[in-house]
Amino acid sequence: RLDQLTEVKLERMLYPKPETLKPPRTDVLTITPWLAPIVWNGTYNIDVLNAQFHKRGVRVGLTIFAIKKYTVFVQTFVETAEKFFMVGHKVNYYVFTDRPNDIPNITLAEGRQLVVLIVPSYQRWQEVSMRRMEMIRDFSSQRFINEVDYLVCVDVDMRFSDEVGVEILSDVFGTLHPGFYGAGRQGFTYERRPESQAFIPGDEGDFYYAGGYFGGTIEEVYKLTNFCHNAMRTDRENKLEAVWHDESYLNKYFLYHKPTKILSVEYLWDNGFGVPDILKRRRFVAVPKNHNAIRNK
Ligand code: 2GW
Ligand code: MN
Repeated sequence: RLDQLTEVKLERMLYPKPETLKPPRTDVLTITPWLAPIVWNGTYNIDVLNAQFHKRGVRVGLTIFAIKKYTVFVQTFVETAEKFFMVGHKVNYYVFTDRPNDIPNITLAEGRQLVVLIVPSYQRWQEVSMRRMEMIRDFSSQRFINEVDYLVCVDVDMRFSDEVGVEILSDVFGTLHPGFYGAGRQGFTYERRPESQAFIPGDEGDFYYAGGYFGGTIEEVYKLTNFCHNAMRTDRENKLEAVWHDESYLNKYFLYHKPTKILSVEYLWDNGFGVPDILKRRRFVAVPKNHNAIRNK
């Protein structure tokens, strides 16, 4: 095994020296107590990271679900991803849908492909959202493991508006929810009923993670989605459903399986929250939707 390892050695590069006594950000937390980076603008050098990930020839899968009327979001999502998501790297879009004929044909850059995966739709929207865990799990073991190294799993009702690159990749990562990055534990909308598998007591919890943005290696995403799906199934058998659906189970997973990297709110923003000073870049933002028109079949 050791003699089969391939060396990842960088070439000579010129860039500013990291300054031990001048941290790039002093206005936000950039590392967790378990020493996972929290990714904010200014904290990383993308040239160094790109050189490393290019040497490894890394392949990234980006999963989105477009069930029923949510197919309307695919065009903007993919067009903006072509401009900003992992530019220069190998990317597979995996579009899960029940309406393959509604998925537009979009010209992609070299090294990038779009794969349409036909899946069932569920009647209740909560179930549509939650079943993503089961489907990502199943396709991870059957397909993604053979095609990509990392998965990035996001909501589709979004657009990219600035760069999202390999700085987000790590064994298993979550993203700060834009509504709760300044909140205390009591303010987090974790599931609070002790009977639920998603239960988190008032004196626990690190961050409030968003349901709409997580990822990692295929193996880690398999473990995460398998946990969430099984927890949901147990709750369903007990006639329970966590308060924020898949997001509640994801938060429970991350409580006892700490993420190895956390994406700041730059990676998941909603302009309804304005633009606070700490927010130097808005990389991926919610597309406003007419809840009644889009949500009711
Ligand atoms: C969702 C709500 C109401 C009616 C329909 C749907 C719906 C969602 C749908 O008809 N078709 C569909 O494909 N979806 C998928 O589920 C789609 O990928 C969408 O991005 C995702 C989550 O639904 P969304 O984006 O409308 O809900 P948000 O933006 O409030 O999502 C947050 O909360 C959810 C749980 O309540 C999830 O945790 C989600 O990840 C969060 O961002
Ligand atoms: Mn959404």
